[in-house]
Amino acid sequence: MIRGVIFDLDGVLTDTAVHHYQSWRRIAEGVGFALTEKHNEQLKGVSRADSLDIILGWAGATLNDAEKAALLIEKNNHYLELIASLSSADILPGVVAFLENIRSGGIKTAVGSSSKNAPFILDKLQLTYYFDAVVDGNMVRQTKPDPEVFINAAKLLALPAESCLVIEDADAGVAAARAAGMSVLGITAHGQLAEADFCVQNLLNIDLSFLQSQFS
Ligand code: B16
Ligand code: MG
Repeated sequence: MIRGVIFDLDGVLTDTAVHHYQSWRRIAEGVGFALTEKHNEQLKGVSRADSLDIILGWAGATLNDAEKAALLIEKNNHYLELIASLSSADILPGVVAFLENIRSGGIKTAVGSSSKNAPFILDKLQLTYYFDAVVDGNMVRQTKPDPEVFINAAKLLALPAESCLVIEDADAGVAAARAAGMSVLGITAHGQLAEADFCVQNLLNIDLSFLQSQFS
C-alpha cells in the first residue's frame, strides 16, 4: 500500500527542462557542438556536473577542472536568468489538486530532485508548503540514476521503500526509483519511460483512489 509519494521536480511539478536545454545549448555551442532536443532528453534528471561531462564527451572536447567549473557557473547563471520570472502560474496541470487530494488522504509527500536549485524553484512556485521533505542535488553524493536521492527522501518520510511511489519524467529518474525498490508513475507525452509501472501524460484526473488501485 502506498503511504508516501516522492515527486521529481523538473518535468513533474514544473517544466524547466526547456530552460535547461537553452542554457546547455549555449554552453555546447561554445565547445563547438550543436546540442539537439534529442540529446537533451538524455540529460533530463542528470546532475549539472554529469551533464557537462556528457556534453564534452559528445563534443570530443577535453577541459581542465577550472575550465569545467567556469562553464558550470556560466550554465547556472544563464539558467537562473531564464527562470527569474517563474511563478505559481508555471506549475504543471493537475499538480496542486493532486497534492491536496493525497495529503488529505494521509499520504506523506516529498521532493527528490537532482537540481541544486530545487528549494529556490519550489519557493518561486509557492509549492514548498505541500512537502514533508525535500531532497535536492546539494544533499546527495550520487545523483540519478543512483537511488540515493529517493532513499534519503523515504528516510525523511520515515517510510520503507516499498510504501513509496516515485513520480518521474526521465529515464535516469525511473532507473533511480527502481534501484531504490519503489513503484514508479511515469509522466510522458510521448509514450517513453518503458521501465515505469504505469504512465500518464500529466497529473490531471489522478487521485488517491487511482494510486491505491494501481499500486496496491
Ligand atoms: P541544476 P530533476 C534535474 O532535475 C534536471 O532534470 C536536469 O536537467 C538538471 O541537469 C539537474 O536537475 C540539475 O539541475 O543545474 O539546477 O542543479 O528532474 O531531478 O528535478
Ligand atoms: Mg525530471
